[in-house]
Amino acid sequence: MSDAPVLYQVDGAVATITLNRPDVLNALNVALMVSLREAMASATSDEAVRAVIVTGAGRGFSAGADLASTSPGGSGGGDTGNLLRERYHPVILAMRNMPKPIISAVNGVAAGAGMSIAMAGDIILAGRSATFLQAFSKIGLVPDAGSTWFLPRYVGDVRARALAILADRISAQDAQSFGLVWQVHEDADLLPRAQEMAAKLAAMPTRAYAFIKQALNDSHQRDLPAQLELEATLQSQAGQTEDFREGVAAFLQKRPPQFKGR
Ligand code: LHQ
Repeated sequence: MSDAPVLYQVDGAVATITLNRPDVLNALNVALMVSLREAMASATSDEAVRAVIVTGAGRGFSAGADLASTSPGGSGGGDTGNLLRERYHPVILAMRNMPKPIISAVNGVAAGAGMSIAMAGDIILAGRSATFLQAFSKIGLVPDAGSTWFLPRYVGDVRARALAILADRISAQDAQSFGLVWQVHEDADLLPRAQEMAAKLAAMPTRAYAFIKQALNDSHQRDLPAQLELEATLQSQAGQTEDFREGVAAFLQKRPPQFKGR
């Protein structure tokens, strides 16, 4: 297997992005974050790609920031805020703004900013042995890369505070019961099930997914009238797609639809 820090593979209409530093549980160094940003850009711009999977090589999803290169004494030492702004924020925003669905297939531990990356996906699947850990406070840091934004929205304030402050490592099953994970699969089934779901999504009217992401991304920030207006604006656009016409025609003609993502 390639030793590139991120693998980018397109199969049909599905791109799979694999964090690939398995010896250190895919800890995030600058090279990995640069490649991850490039992979997100490729998936965004390639019109043939209509669904994306993000997963990890080996036994981890990601152990978060590479502490060997980001510690104050490490070779990449410096201001961690700037490191976040330059390397992490563009990736998290690219994931949220990508006009295609992203499945996070969490195959093992997702810690620190690795957990943030998992949470930036649209549908979070986990392997039975996956674990989730807001590792930040254990080393004197604040949850970052979106964790304080995603967590309260996904699990509620009480659990978000406990997870961030206690930094307990929770199981995939607990993560699912908290609402952080959509489905838990046996470890061996995780990637096949993610691929199955991605292939299914890629055959759907994918522009609608782009509009859905846009509608949901900041819905907590808008009041009801503003959200109703956004829905109407997006629905005007959705109503003009070829896929909407095809969906209605196929329904009326009692045949399977052939969506093209246009
Ligand atoms: C690692 C790491 C790692 C390097 C395991 N780095 N090598 C901060 C700063 C700057 C900007 C961006 O944002 C952030 C936010 C953050 O992400 S802060 C949080 C950073 N992550 C952590 O604090 C987690 C540290 N890792 C752990 O607590 C454990 O490794 C976990 C719980 C993830 C997994 O435990 P185990 O399954 O027991 O594995 P392990 O500890 O034996 O790790 C396996 C190898 O991976 C080991 O190397 P070795 O040479 O001994 O086999 C670890 O040193 C290495 N590794 N995490 N973050």
